[in-house]
Amino acid sequence: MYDSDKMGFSTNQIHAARPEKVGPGPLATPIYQTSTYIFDSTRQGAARFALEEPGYIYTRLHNPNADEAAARIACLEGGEAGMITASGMGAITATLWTILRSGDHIVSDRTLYGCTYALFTEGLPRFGVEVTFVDFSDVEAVRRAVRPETKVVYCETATNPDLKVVDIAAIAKAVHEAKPDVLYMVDNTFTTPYLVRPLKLGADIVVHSATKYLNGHGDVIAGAIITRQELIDRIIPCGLKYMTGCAAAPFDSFLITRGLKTLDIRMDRHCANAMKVAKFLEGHPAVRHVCYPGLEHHPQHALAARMYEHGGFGGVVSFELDCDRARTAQFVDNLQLCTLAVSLGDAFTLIEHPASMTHNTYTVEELAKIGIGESLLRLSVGLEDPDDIIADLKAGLDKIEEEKQ
Ligand code: LCS
Repeated sequence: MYDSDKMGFSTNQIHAARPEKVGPGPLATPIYQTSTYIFDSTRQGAARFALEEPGYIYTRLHNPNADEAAARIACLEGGEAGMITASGMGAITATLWTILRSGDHIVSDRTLYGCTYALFTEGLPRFGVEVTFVDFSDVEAVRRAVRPETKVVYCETATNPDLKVVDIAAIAKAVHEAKPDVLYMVDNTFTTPYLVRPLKLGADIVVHSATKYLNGHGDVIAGAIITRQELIDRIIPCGLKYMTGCAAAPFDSFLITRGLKTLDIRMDRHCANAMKVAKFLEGHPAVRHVCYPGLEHHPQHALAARMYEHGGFGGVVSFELDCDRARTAQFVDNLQLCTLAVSLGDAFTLIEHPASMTHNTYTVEELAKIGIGESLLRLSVGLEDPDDIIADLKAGLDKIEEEKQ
């Protein structure tokens, strides 16, 4: 009997929650490319719908590939149970549509992925849910924002796009003291369970865009939710089954299970490459500012060094150029190896312009308030040779400096 508690992270990312072996058979779990499942009898079908008997019913609810990926991610996060969704936004909405009702309140960090921000400013208020935005680097301000009607406290472990690191243990303690039944929900996309495990630090729910590092190869859109069994047992029949219908496809779930096997190796390389790139950018005169928790001047460097596991600081580096928006765009357009595309956590190094792309759901004033300028670029450092990534960036940055002479 496999005991994941006795095994290390690397072993678990390959072995945890494998379906039971039935004699000789395929090593990789086959893709169950089916929408529905045959019942032996009407009695069995009714019993499964009534949740009196375990077993598959319909792929919108459960599928062997989705269940395997979910259970493995749950193990890596140190959570009781998990589920896979059709996207990261699906994970967030399926969770919130299950927990919230009109009149409820959320306390959220001010800096979020642009579509999460749109959900909180445009989507949820239409249904009577109010969101208060606070800077989560101020733990006391978060505590003060909690009200009797607060149901959820929400943040990203390291914020998209500027890598502010949130002290998850301190926030968990403060908000649970303020209101014990508040659900502290953390988007762990940027750090993955290899670097940070929010549930171990006191969070109640972890969500992911599995599109990113968990899958790791830029060919899937998916999400994940990891939390207590009791909550998953509410999210599947509500948030997933009829509120969003955002079930993950069997093939996508299979690809996530495949990607997870190399999560630690990829993350080590992403982190090492990102550190080299961040140090290079920090020393270049055409760069005004570098956001990377691994750098000593980063405001939460000491916190990250304490909170992050396995000695890395993540694979995303954001940096502000010392030039205007038009010249920033020209710099990006002239890059040869770094690819202009949104998303992150890919083998390819990807670069994007948050103000006009991932964060265009913020107004110009809101962007200024969270410090996202017109010359800020977000780089998801890939798995290429770091010297090649640096050479590509250097060519463009040197040109900006030459023009200033
Ligand atoms: N949470 C975070 C922190 C994200 O960065 C994203 C997507 C999501 C949730 C939503 O996940 P999805 O539905 O796309 O799987 N972030 C993107 C980004 O920064 N560029 O493109 C997508």
